[in-house]
Amino acid sequence: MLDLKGKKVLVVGLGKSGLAAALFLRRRGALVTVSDTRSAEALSKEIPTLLEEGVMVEAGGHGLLTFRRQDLIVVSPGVPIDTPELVQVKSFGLPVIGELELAARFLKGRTIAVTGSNGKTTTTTLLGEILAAAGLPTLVGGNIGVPVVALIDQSAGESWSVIEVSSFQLETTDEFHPTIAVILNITPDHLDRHGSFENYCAAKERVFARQTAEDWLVLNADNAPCVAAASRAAARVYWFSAEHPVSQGAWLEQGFVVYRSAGDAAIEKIMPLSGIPLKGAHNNENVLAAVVAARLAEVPAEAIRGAVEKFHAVEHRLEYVATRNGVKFYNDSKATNVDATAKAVTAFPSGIHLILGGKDKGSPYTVLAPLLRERVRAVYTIGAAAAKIESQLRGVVPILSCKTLAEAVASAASAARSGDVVLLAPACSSYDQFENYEQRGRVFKQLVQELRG
Ligand code: UMA
Repeated sequence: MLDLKGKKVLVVGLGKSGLAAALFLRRRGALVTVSDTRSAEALSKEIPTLLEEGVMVEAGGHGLLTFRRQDLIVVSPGVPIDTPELVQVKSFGLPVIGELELAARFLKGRTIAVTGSNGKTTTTTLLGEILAAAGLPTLVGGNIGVPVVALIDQSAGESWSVIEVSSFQLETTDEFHPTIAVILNITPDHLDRHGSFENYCAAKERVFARQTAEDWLVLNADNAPCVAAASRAAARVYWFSAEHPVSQGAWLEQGFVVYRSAGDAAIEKIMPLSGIPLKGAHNNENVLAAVVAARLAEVPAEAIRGAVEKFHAVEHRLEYVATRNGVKFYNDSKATNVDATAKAVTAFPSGIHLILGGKDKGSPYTVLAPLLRERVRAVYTIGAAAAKIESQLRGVVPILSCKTLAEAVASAASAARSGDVVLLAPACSSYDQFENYEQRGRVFKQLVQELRG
């Protein structure tokens, strides 16, 4: 375990992860400084708490000298690893790790890490509920919104920590070593940060880089980058597929979710497909992945079935909001990339009014064209990416340039007819107009609630 007593540690970024990491490090006896590009005024809520705990704060930018004077640097996931100050101190041999890596060194018990481009939060939440339903001492956190360091104090030898991990967090791992790693799918996302799809895949694959033959890796047999990753794994690979049987893992057969363990000829019926309460074929994949991880954790089929049947859509993931004048409104604000939007659109056969836009992440929108033609009546664009979306999708379906979410909701609501669906699945991140995707989703829900009908 990392000895922190008297060590000089710099935490870079003072968001949720940075704040939790700084306080944790301080409690373990480290001499902690936090550095953030935001102004002292913007950090006025956090600074007093930190000063009171004896943490020093550098606000309004990162000073190279502050970075140099440390024994260890802990970076928040949103801080790019090519930040010049980090690159420089790394070249001097200073250890730079992420909040996830720091937490992993102290977390007790076993860990299930769930990553993938889409479905992470739903699968992580569902898996947490399945394990809890089976009576296992379960903790849930990570990219889902609870920093992993915040789980450490509650963890014990018999705990199962189910953690959602992002490519950002994985970039700064070193020894991180989950007992069960799950990669749900890899499709283009965050290309603005990682530079290329290859780099993004490489970051995702770090989830199993330190696993051994004692561990398990659960992969999507229907996703080419996952299939390619299997050859690089030291762990025992289990699969899930919505399309065909697999040698070991879970798949769909004659209206049932079924499972087979390694070397076992017998196929176990876990639950009927009709018992899955979530909309969208992609959610079947999330359930299949959760089933494999849960069976590897030795959760019996009855507990899995019970927890899945009771499960409700997670907020901002294809979340039903309301019906107004026969038009159903769905909030999929978490659809922050093109693939997630495609999955959301696939959940409805036709009559969709789709709100797209926000901060562009570098992936082409053109791949949506066939789906839009088939199912979408009109697109309503918002935010910084609007012009790019409009130029790439011109002529596919009618496009209304709306600028704001309020205008998009009003336009879509007035154009939609009874039986249609208004769907916020924007294919972009939210940071151009909102604090985060949660706030965007809440604003959408509020606007829908205010519609008369
Ligand atoms: N900052 C700097 N220097 C920089 C960049 C940022 O000082 O160069 C500062 C910002 O001014 C800000 C702070 O860093 O004060 C923000 O840190 P952060 O972006 O790491 O945000 P946190 O609040 O710590 O939230 C992070 C995750 N955010 C990101 O990965 C961008 C949250 O995931 C996660 O829930 C939380 O840790 C707890 O683990 C959010 C996310 O959008 C939901 N994740 C991406 C996704 O899901 O697509 C990966």
